[in-house]
Amino acid sequence: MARAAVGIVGAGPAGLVLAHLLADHGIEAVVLEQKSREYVEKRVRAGLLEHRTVALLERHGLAERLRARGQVHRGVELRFDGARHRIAYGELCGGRHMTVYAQQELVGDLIGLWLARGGTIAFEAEDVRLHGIEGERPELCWSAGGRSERLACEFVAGCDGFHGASRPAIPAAALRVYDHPLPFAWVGVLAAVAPSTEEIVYAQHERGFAGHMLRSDTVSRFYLQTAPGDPIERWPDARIWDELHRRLATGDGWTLREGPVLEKSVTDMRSFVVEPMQFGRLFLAGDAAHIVPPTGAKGLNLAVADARVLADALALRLQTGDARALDAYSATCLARVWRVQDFSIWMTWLIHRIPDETPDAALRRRLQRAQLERVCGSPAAAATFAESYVGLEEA
Ligand code: RFL
Repeated sequence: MARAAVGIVGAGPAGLVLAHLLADHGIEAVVLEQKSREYVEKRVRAGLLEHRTVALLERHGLAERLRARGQVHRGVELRFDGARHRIAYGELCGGRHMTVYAQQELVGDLIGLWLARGGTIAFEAEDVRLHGIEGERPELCWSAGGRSERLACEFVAGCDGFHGASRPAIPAAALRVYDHPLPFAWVGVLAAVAPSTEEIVYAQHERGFAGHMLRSDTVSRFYLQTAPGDPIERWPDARIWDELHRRLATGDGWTLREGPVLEKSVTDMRSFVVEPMQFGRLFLAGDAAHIVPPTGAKGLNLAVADARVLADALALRLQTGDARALDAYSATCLARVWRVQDFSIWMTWLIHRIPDETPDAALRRRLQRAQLERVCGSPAAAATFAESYVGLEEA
């Protein structure tokens, strides 16, 4: 049977960053991934990295391609009533910035660097099961190419996302679950077209939210608000462009460029947190433990932040026997998770069309407008928004 100090389930941002940080501490980890390498390196998701996420990757020598190819941003645009309002978060937050870099690029970089340093990833690991997490000798079992495999480890990191096998391995009675579906969903569109904006745009519109996000000089990402459960078949390309034109329209002659749609899908929104993020020798990180609505672009950044805390805590425990940081892992992470959850939910309600069936919809729409005007009109309110958006708080 194979052995490693830490068994990591999932080769997403959380699992891969954790693997690298542990290796920098001199701790051996093995990563199990359900999908193929090709699949995870092409999966389109997030694209906005916080200053502190990039700084961590740089400190660990993981940001060379990101530095060369990522785009630095210092402002974001909020649109409503056809008017454009720039929040200059760079100036408001002491020069901190965000970097646009596609999640699949980052995942590809982390996998390449991990394999180059001699690390192991078992791709296409099927039916991963966690055994003995409540004892001192946990084991991971899986099958690959028809063969049964086992890994004995001292600790298990559950980094396998929302639908993974790790969280369900914890007895339900040991977890408190906060699961809050939101009455919004996004049609996410990837198009082969140069961006029509230099900075990310969030547009609040009576037809629903529209977002113009950035990826590269030749590819752009767009989001359109729809109702949860809406099938993507209801969104032919012509309808997507028509809605984007309407919802992003301004009164100053700005125009939207169109291009071939490369990918599109509908994602429902939810807020989800489990407490605690640990059970016995299993530690959850990233989407396995929490989901935030995507509006504030925080999920990947939270996943990396969890990995940083977990790597340091595991290293202390494995190398000195001091378990205090590991015991406090969940509390340390949850403090940040709830702050980010609060901001992400607040920003979601700020920028989406409030559905008619929402209790007090008319009142809430008036309050939403008052908040938008305050964020765009008051330097203090803009600074508060900017601080949460760039993730200024340390924890
Ligand atoms: P991931 O990325 O889901 O990786 C988990 C990995 O585990 C594998 N896996 C398993 N492996 C073995 N056995 C099993 N049983 C397994 N089950 C699953 C999976 O194949 C996968 O490789 O979780 P991680 O590492 O926690 O990272 C979280 C982020 O991916 C996620 O929070 C972000 O994508 C959220 N998000 C955004 N975050 C940002 O910080 N900035 C953004 O701009 C941003 N935009 C977004 C987003 C998420 C979106 N969707 C699709 C929900 C935009 C959207 C539309």
